[in-house]
Amino acid sequence: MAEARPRVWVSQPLFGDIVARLGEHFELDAATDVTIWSPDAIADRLHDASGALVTLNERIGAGEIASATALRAVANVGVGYDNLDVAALHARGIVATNTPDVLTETTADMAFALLMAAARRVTEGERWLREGRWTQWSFDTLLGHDVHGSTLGILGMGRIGQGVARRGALGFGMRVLYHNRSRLPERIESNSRAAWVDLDTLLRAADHLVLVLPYSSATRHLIDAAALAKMKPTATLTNIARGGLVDEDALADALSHGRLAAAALDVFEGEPSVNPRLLALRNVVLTPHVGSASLATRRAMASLAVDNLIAALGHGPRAGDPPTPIGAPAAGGIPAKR
Ligand code: 8YV
Repeated sequence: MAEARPRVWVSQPLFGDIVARLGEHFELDAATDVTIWSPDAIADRLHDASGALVTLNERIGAGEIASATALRAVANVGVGYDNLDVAALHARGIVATNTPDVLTETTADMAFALLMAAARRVTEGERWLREGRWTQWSFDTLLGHDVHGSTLGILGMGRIGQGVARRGALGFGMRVLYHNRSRLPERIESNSRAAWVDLDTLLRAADHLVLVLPYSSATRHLIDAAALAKMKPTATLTNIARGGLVDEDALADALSHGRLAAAALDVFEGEPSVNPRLLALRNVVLTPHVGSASLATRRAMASLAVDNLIAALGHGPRAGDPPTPIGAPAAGGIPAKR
C-alpha cells in the first residue's frame, strides 16, 4: 500500500495554479472560500497537517499547534508575521517563513498613493464632488499641503521604508528623515537619501509621517496622544504597517480638533472593523489593507510562500532550505521592518 502523503493546509483561497504546485508533493487541504477561522477550527485543520500556508487572518500560536504533532512548517503569505507566535513555533522545531522583498516596491507605491491622497485631499474631494456639493469653482476649495519639497518622516526603515524614502527623495525632492531601532549603514542611508534622527525629532520635523514598522507588544500604540501632540498641525500620518501601532481614538481626537491635518490608513487595530470615529471623519483616507494588492505582487507572494512550504517540508530544488525563513524573534525596541 502506498504511504499516505503529508497533508498541508491552505487557509484561504489563493491563486489556484500556484497552490496546485503543493499538490505535486502533498495531500492538499485548501480552502475554496474566504473563511473566518476560529482558534478551534485552526487547531482542527492543523491537527494532522505537516505544513500550513496561512495569511494574516489566521493567528497561529501555542494553542493552535498544541495537538499538531506532525506540523513542521508554517508559511505566512505576507512580510509582517505578527499573526504567528514565532517563539512558540520555534520551540516546537516548526519552521516559519514569510514573504519579504517581493512586495517591497508595490507597498512603497501604495504608501505614496495614500500619503498624496491625504496631503492633497483626493478622496475627500471626490466624496465632496459626488455629494453634489461642487456648485461653483472657488479659489480656496479643499486646500491641502504640499508633498514636493516637504519633509518626509519614515518610522521603520526596512526595505519598504527605504522604497518610500527613494520615492520621496528622487521623485518629489523631499528631505527624508527616518527613525529605526538601529541606524542603517551609510551605504543604505545614501541610497535612500535618508538621515537618521531620534523619534522625538522625527515626530516634530515630519510634514508627512509614514509608519512602516512591525507590530509587536513593544510597538503597540507607539503613535499615541503624546506622540501625535508632537506632530505639526499641518502634518499627515500614513499607516501601511499594522493598525495596532496607532491609538485610533487619540488619532480621531487629533484629526477632529485640527491638531493633525489628515491621515491615511490601510490597516486598523480591529480590522476588518474600523473605528466608527475614523469612519465619520472627512480628513482620513481609508483603504482595506491592500498595500501589497497588485496582481503581480500577490502572485509573487503566493508563489514564494508555496516555495517556502515545499522546501521547508524537504521537497523541491531547495529541499530543507526555504528561501525566506523567519529568524528568532527580535527583543524590545523599535525593530527594523521588512
Ligand atoms: C499582505 C501585509 O497582503 O505583507 C504584509 O505584511 O500586510 C500584506 O501585504 C497580508 O499580510 C496577507 O496575508
